[in-house]
Amino acid sequence: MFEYAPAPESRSVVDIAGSYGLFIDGEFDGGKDGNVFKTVNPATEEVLAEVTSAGSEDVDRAVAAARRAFGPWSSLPGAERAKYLFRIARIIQERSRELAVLESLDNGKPIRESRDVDLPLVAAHFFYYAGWADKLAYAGFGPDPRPLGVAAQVIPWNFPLLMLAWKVAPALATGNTVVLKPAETTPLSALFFADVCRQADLPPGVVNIVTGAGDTGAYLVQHPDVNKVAFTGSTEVGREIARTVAGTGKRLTLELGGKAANIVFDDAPIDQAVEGIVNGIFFNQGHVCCAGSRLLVQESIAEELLASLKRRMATLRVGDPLDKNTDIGAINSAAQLARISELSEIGAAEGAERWSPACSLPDRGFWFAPTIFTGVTQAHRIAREEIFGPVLSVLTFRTPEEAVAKANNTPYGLSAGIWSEKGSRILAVADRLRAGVVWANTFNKFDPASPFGGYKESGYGREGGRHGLEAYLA
Ligand code: TXE
Repeated sequence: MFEYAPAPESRSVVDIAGSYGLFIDGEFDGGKDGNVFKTVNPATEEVLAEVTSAGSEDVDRAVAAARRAFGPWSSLPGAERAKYLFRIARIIQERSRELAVLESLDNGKPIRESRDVDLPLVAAHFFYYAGWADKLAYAGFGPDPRPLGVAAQVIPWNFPLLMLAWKVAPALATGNTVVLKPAETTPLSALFFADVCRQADLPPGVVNIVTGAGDTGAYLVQHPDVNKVAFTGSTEVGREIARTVAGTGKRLTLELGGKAANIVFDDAPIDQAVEGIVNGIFFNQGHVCCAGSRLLVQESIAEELLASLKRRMATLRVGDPLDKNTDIGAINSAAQLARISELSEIGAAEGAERWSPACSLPDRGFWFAPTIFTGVTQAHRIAREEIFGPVLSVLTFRTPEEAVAKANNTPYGLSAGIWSEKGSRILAVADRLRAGVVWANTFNKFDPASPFGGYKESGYGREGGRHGLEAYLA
């Protein structure tokens, strides 16, 4: 049933086939019912591994283990908890090559991104929150800040290990214990993280990982012995969780979808803006909640900018995620590919003009060429709905007022970008954007010290920085 063993140095970093169990109370096990599901490599459609599907009794066991661990863990001096977090951070750094390959195999993202963006940020989050663990008492969280208890954390598939780090690191730093459910298409890095916890001698029960589909997540978040729910995923599921949690006294943070505007003014540095637009929408195949999926370009420079953007898009390499020259990897799942394809067809049917550079996509696996739609109006569904793929909708504007109005004309409010040489214009526009994060002359920049989160249907609560601690303190 359970054959998992940590990869020794001699083992190939891509040798991950086998069966993976749940991580409960410091041990891996195959679950009560013995149900399993398969996780596939989206670039080849080959099965990577078999993973245990946690049933309700397994979730009960995980929550009970987290509850037992809560007393001793929350009673540890902050400096002691910090030592564990620092140790986890260092082990992640030591194992970052293995974890980056694993992440690219299970998710489909280019190795350059998992190696140079995801893994360094994962380690950085543990370092950052390790630094907070012994400073909570004097940091303005109240005279006697206390952890909430058992945190149920449900994460998506777009940044599996990074979303885990965003949730687990602040929870542990503040003295909470955790039951985390990774997404069903990317369960492996969370299980390898469990092995990191073992290596760091983290006390049993402080971190528990239950793998499974949405029903496992639904059971976990409604569990009566859970004190805090943190969710990142679709707005629909976020709404469902908010209904479940309402009136229970559980604390809730939700990080949901987005439809960010990347606003380019006529005085913007064009080459830099083109790089920012490409990074904004094609990074991680556009599977990014804060992706710059709407380009708002000032009419007077639209032609020049789009010509330059198309030339740049023609240089993007789509293909093998493990090739370090790849810019755009595989779409994470057949279901996500179907969703992207459907919205793309709708965009064309509604009259927007679709363009992709010539590129040959591999025969097997889930792929979508980088795509832009021009002539998009606010009425088009591709201007309003999250596509969560490498598809950019281009709209134009004449005045800053029109740019602000269009940027805010969305049910979401997670992020935005502004490109202009004028600092005064950037500040004036940023001030009026209803978005949790506004980048100026850059995009998709993350730092563990910066809070991240949305307005409106993008959710509530903040992760990252000092604000990320508040979500785990009473
Ligand atoms: O999300 P789900 P999906 C958006 C994006 C994407 C769409 C659908 O637009 O195209 O959502 O993606 C667990 N109770 N985002 O279907 O279903 C599930 O097992 C508790 C944006 O993959 O929300 C997984 O672990 N948990 C987003 C996690 O929720 C439940 C990232 C996310 O899956 C559950 C992902 C339930 N009832 C998708 N049902 C972002 N904000 O970054 C499912 N889950």
